[in-house]
Amino acid sequence: MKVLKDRNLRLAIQKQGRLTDETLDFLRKSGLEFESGRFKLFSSCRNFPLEIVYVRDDDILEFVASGIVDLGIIGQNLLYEQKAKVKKLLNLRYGFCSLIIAIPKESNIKSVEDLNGKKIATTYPVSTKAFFKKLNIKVRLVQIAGSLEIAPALGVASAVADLTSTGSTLALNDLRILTKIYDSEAVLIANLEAVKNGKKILVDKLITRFKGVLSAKNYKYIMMNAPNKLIAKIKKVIPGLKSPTISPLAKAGWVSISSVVKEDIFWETIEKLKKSGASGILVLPIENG
Ligand code: PRT
Ligand code: ZN
Repeated sequence: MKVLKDRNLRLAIQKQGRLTDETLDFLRKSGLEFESGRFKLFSSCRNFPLEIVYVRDDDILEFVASGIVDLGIIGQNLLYEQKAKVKKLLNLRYGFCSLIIAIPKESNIKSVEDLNGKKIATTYPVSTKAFFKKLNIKVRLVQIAGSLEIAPALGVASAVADLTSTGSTLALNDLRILTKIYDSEAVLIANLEAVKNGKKILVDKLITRFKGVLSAKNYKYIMMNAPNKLIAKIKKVIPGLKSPTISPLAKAGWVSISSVVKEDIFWETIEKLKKSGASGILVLPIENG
């Protein structure tokens, strides 16, 4: 039987579930090379001293807290729900969902206050209890392991506190969102010792790679052509990371301008560039590595 190499970093990820594909994709984008497969218990990276351990998401917090593994990737929702002694290192910008309170579309409940004295079905009792306690609203929690969405129809509860991402499960079950408890996404967590002792250097190296993937996600690279006289005007429009790179084109009096633009102001920037007379605007994703 293959055993895990002791001096390597260990990262636990969900074996099979909603976070699995995106996590594997994220790790590969970070330049890590490894085999993966449904029946594997762990994989050794070929080009980084890292073992990827595949487990149920519910076990990851405990494995990280106890030092069985150094790092883990889980939904932030689990961190809110189970207070464990781990350090959150990074938000990974995938696995987005929200813990919400939903009620039947026809319900006469109009506000959160109307839930006073009512039963709420949930798989997130800690988060839900804390939410209502803060508002000083007394509810009775009914803990259910799965298929929360049918609880109101069965008369088990007046509302549910459940995760949602696309909202299609709610719609299918004639439920609507009354309020949101919190937003969540996949996060990288670490064992408290792993970020202090000899493994810190490796953890930092891995974080640098992950941050590279994250910033490539948030920025786009744009290139355009423009006559010399427009350079000043265009420079004002591009709030690039660095000053734009300008190089002459074969066509006399023209230059090629390239820069990096943040995704959230990207479309706005393109519109402004077009207005200022730039032409042949080309948009490229930023490759990591
Ligand atoms: O087998 P294992 O224990 O590892 O997995 P699991 O079944 O406990 O977890 P899994 O795979 O369902 O979820 C893993 C993580 O994915 C969660 O902890 C969240 O961080 C994240 N995530 C993102 C979600 C969702 N989106 C999500 N929509 N987790 C669950 N859901 C469920 C939700 O509970 C509801 O039943 O999906 C349904 C609603 O989805 P929509 O798209 O119809 O709104
Ligand atoms: Zn689980």
